Amino acid sequence: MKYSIVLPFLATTVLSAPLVQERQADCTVPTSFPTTANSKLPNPFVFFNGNKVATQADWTCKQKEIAAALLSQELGDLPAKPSTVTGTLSGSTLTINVSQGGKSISFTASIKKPSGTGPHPAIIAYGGASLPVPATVGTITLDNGAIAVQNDKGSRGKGKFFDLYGSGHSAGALIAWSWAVSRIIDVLETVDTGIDPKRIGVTGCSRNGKGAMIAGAFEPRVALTLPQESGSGGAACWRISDSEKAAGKNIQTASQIVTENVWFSPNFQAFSSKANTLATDHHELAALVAPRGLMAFENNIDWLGPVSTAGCMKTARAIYKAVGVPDNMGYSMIGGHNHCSFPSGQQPELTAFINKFLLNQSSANTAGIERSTATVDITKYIDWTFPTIA
Ligand code: MCU
Repeated sequence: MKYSIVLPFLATTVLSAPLVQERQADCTVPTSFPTTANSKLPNPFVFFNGNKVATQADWTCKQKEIAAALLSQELGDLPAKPSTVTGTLSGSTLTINVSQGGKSISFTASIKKPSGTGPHPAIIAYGGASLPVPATVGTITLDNGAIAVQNDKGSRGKGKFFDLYGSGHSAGALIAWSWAVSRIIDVLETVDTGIDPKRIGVTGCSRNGKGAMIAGAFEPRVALTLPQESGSGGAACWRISDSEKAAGKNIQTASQIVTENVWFSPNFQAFSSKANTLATDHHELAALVAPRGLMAFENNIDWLGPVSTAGCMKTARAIYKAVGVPDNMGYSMIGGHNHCSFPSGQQPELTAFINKFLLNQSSANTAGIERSTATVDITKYIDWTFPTIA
């Protein structure tokens, strides 16, 4: 204890020149965000203060800025790691115990492990997986609705997250679920469960697909993000969905989503009828996952916004490319099937991403996966160009 107080003090008094430079290069993350109307997708290569994103270090800082804006305007606060997180594995039930500020909660997740000696990779699946998880990969099923209830608009502030942080906490359900994913990984890091915490995927379909996208964006320990048919609030961009709605499509928009459920923070209400004033959009949400693996599966159901998801994810792929990891993201839409049923035609794409990011097969070919029946010219939605970030 004595040393942990004295040493940081000494360190700051004897900083060598290179360390000083490193400190100065630290990110300054703003606490207020632009709300200037802009019907084009915001430029991920310019900071909110107008400075250009030129280097990888800048890009890392820009990701922090994007994350902060998304939390502030859309999702609500994401609490830091609680003071105590412990866990136990009994049979297939993983119990996670969390204490913070004199309050405690527990929640469970069920683990299905591959046979053989681990540690094994695993996919955290909200409400169970709607895509096929191979036998070599475990599944950790989380009842995300127990963490933050998502029955309808009346579910605000309900669930274990809110038992811990209070029913008035600003979090919407999506970011509360992401918090729970982080706590599961905390436990996988400290308890010998036979699951490798460095090879974790996250998935969910539809509303839970939105959740998977958010968890991948906000938890850097997630190695592979697999949102399925997430549509509006996930792989779709608010602005493209609004332009599709204006063109007469039956598509979910920000103004509708806030009336349906509690996925977003109450703070999002202020933007619901003017999503064009948001500081960010979901091409940048997807880009928060970079450089980690992201493969977004979609469907051509109008409500999900096929043009919006394709345009948004195509833009995100171009961002991945600009920051030097073009093969680490893909998107795929095969239409004409039931919502959340996984078409066999997408199996090779799923397999390639799982092989590369969860089974560590570096030769797995995840290059150039851009499939959609919606033809989209992204220059219609952007008024900036993609630099190459050195
Ligand atoms: C695509 O996800 C949602 C959609 O946002 C809702 O408007 C609709 O009611 O439900 C979808 C869903 O979760 O279906 C299972």
